[in-house]
Amino acid sequence: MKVSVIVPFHRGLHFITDCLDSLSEQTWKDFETLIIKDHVEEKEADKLLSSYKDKLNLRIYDLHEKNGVSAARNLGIQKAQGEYLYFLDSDDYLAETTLEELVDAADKENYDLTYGVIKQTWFRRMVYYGAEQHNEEDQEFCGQPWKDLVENRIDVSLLSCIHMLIKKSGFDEECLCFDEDLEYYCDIPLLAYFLEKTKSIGFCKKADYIKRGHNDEIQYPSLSKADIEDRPQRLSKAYKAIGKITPELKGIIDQKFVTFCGKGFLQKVRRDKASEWKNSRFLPVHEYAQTVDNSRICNQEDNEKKVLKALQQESYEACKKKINHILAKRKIHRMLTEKRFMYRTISKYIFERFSQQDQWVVFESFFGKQYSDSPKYIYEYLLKNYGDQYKFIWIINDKSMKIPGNPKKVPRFSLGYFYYITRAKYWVTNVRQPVWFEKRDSQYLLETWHGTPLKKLGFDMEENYSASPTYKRQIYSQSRFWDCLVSANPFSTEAFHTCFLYEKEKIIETGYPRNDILYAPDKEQIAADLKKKLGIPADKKTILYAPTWRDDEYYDHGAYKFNLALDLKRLQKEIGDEYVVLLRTHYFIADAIDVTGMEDFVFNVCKYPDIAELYLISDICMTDYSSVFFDFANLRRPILFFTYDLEKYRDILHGFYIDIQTEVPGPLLMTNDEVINAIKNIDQIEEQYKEKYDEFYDRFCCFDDGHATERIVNMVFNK
Ligand code: C2G
Repeated sequence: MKVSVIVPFHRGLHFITDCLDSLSEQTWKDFETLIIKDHVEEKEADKLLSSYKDKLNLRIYDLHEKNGVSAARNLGIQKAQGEYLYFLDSDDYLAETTLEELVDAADKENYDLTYGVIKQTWFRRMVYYGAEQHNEEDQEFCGQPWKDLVENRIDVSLLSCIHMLIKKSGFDEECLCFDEDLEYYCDIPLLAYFLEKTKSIGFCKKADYIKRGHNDEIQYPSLSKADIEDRPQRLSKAYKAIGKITPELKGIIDQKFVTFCGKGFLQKVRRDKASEWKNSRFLPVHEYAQTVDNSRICNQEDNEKKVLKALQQESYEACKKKINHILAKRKIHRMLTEKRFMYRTISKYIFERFSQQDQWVVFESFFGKQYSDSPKYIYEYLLKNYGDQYKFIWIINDKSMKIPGNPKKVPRFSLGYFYYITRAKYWVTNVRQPVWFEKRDSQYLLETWHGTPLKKLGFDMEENYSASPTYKRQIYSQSRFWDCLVSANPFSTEAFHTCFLYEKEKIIETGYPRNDILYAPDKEQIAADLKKKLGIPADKKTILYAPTWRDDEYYDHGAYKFNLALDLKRLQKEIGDEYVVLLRTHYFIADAIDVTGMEDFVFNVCKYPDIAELYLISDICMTDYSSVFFDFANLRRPILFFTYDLEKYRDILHGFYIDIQTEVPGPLLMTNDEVINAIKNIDQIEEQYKEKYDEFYDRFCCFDDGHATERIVNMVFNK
């Protein structure tokens, strides 16, 4: 047996699936896989692991008395029968040729230790290899000659034995093993030992190891993130173990230590209050700092130098004072250079001292971009029925926007915005509030959300292509502040429960206020007036084309590109006599669509505030994967899906809650020909989808009846 691949496994079935698949697809076959289960609690684990017995030369062991990655790896070493050992973490995966490349290089040059390139990603294999554009956070960590190995594995947590093909004889001769006392950074001392003692170390540029970041710090924290507060203490423990071994390596590790202390440690010292922290966390770092050579500290920035000196020389109290001073200076500088930060600070130190106003209600729709959606309908209902009892504030970026009732208008992130969100008792929104917003206990946040989800959200997404890797942590802390969440149907309730990890008891399952207008007694009149206002010929039928955004096509955060796949010119030629198109891009889209020369046929309604009103004037709704069809279905009018990039959108970018191929109430159209054909034969399609439409209506439109707003206001505002 050439290679023993040792995989410690604690949790994360979706992670280990990718890991084992990547092993089973290796071009090099002469290896065994040893999985060491470290108290795995997931129920399906055994079944899943056993299913790989056909594809891999696999042995599975359990850690009984012991636990932790060191013990798991040690058991693996003990059981290994290969000539080489190779450590692979269960949440990472390999390229197809990784083992082959490593073994080739090692055999050719008789290396004792051969290592390759570590690449980092947030994505599973299918996305990592399937997407053209990788998240910019992806990066290559290592690709340097061996002497720089330690220095170039940028993050200290990557000073690891993963992705190293090591001769087993080296371990056996010296009875080497991982230090089981070190729960974190356990491989640093062993690695240090190898780098010092091993004579021939080879680097193989073609061998890739894909290290996968954990974007779900709530349910699947990675080992290095699990107890971040503990980090300095554990680091210094591991560092000490190295220090005893080799002074040269200690120098390199000291550099890492200094960088770490100069950055993250400050905040931790400042925030800490408990004296226990002082003993267990400050003192070991202080002690270790004293062993760091001054030359290492000299190349730091001024403030960091001060902190490190203080860490070396001062008492805990003096060090804390110095740190507070530095941080206060930084804060003042930030306030003077960043307006939003200044307002936040004013809000924290001044507005929060003012009393809360129980009659103030703040409304917001789509980040202040629109006067629309459920907040609009809740507002109008309150205004009409209880207008004399409340003061209303709208977060609206365009202050010229006409809003009935003359509410106070504040642009998002203006000083007024901070003032009102701090003092008002109620905040009614349809999107997530900023991460830094901390609700007062007596405040009430009514989250109406903005659609029945087709696309997976939050914790239900294995990865998020476009959002920050901390998205799940953010969404978790934000949703803790929602006093209640509106759901349009039982399906949404289930989805919200799992995607936000949100208690079902706090979900109001009552239909969407934004859909009340679709049941309004005067909806025909509203539609006729709107058609007139927009200049749409009364004799033409209308197709609303309302696609969503693409996670991988963007300029900046919240500013997305849009490539129009619909051939409007052809459409005009083929169906222009009978129809006009209402073109409506998603509110994230920054691209303006040019419809010059087609003004009689294409009506650009991207800027029209409320899409619900547009539904009323639409004979057909065509979307791709936007949630608009769930709402439009209330009208029981035909729905078409122009899903030209279905596979990529579903399998790589997002993932869906329902099977779009069988459960939606209209056909999936892949080409412009199919679109034109469907429109020309719309009566036939209606007939064909009648049954499916009825089922869909019963499932998703079951609570919408024109009175959702009233029910919500009664519940939330105790009316
Ligand atoms: N919307 C719109 N015009 C579009 C697309 C969407 O006005 N062309 C509005 C609709 O009210 C829609 C909402 O924005 O219901 C959400 O849009 P989606 O396309 O579904 O996408 P997203 O904003 O990612 O929300 O639970 C819903 C999900 O969160 C999806």
